[in-house]
Amino acid sequence: MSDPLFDAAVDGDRRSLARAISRIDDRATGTLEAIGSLSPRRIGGPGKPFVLGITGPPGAGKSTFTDKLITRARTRGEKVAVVAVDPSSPFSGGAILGDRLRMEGHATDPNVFIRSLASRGHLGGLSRASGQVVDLLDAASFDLIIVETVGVGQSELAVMEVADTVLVVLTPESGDVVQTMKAGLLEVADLFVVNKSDRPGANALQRNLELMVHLDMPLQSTDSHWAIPVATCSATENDGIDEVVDSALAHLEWCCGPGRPAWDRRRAVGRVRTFLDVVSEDARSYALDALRDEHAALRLGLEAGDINPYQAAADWGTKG
Ligand SMILES: Nc1nc2c(ncn2[C@@H]2O[C@H](COP(=O)(O)OP(=O)(O)OP(=O)(O)O)[C@@H](O)[C@H]2O)c(=O)[nH]1
Ligand SMILES: [Mg+2]
Repeated sequence: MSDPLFDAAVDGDRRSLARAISRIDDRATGTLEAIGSLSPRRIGGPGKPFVLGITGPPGAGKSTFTDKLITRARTRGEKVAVVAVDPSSPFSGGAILGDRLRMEGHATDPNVFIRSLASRGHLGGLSRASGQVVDLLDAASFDLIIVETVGVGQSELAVMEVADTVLVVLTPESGDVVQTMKAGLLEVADLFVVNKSDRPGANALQRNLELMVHLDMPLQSTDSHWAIPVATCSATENDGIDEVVDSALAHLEWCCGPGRPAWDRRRAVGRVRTFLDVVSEDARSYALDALRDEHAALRLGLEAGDINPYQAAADWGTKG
């Protein structure tokens, strides 16, 4: 069912866009139907729009880098949206302020839309909200949609599943390759960039990352294998950014390659994930409501320790 607020957002009204995103973030009633009635262009194929995910440890320079990307995209005449997900995470307090400051130069450009997503909630909540926001921005004709999230924790990294290409930003200070692997960043990366190359240690980290990503893997990309590039740059010095942009576009092109299996697979997984995000969260909120309301006795029993939570959950499962 179409919704006037979402229709106005898609037609280019920025206030409506901001309000529609707040409704997504608040999980307002009717949002799913409104999103479901949109016609995202990316169903047709990758690149229209290009959804670029940027993740990495706190303070790696993701927002500074994003700011430089916006400038380049604007030079090409593209309409850009940035979604900075996660400000409520305990790992990156203050991100909203930081993100705003870093991208301040674009604040008055009518073709740049920057939005922080204060998505609360548990596993699945962040990726649910960001997936819906990306679908809305897609329908609203943005050419480049950048999704920034701190690369700490499973729910933050799940956000990256919405992207066509995922860029992992590291720094000489952000730890060694072992920590990168432990954080799960290798699994999500299509490209690595070691930022703050103006500081010591960037080249050593680049070499170690290269060794890691090419372990047992061909150095060159083939139709079925993408060889993850490892670049260095300095976002503040505006150095090396163009090379990273070229690599990101090369990845996008690779996704669109013969039969574009990678992109199709990503989209297929994404569609199932969208469904699961919504139903799992709804099931939880249904249970929360029920514990407050008609199953208050169950909650009291759980709180008092009179009811075994495992048994109650098993019984709950057989209810639906
Ligand atoms: N020396 C140096 N400092 C940089 C570079 N890029 C970013 N910084 C600085 O690093 C700090 C963090 O930059 P941000 O862009 O906010 O980092 P972020 O990854 O977005 O941070 P969170 O969103 O809080 O996780 C700021 O003080 C930047 O000025 C760089 O290339 N070289
Ligand atoms: Mg940031």
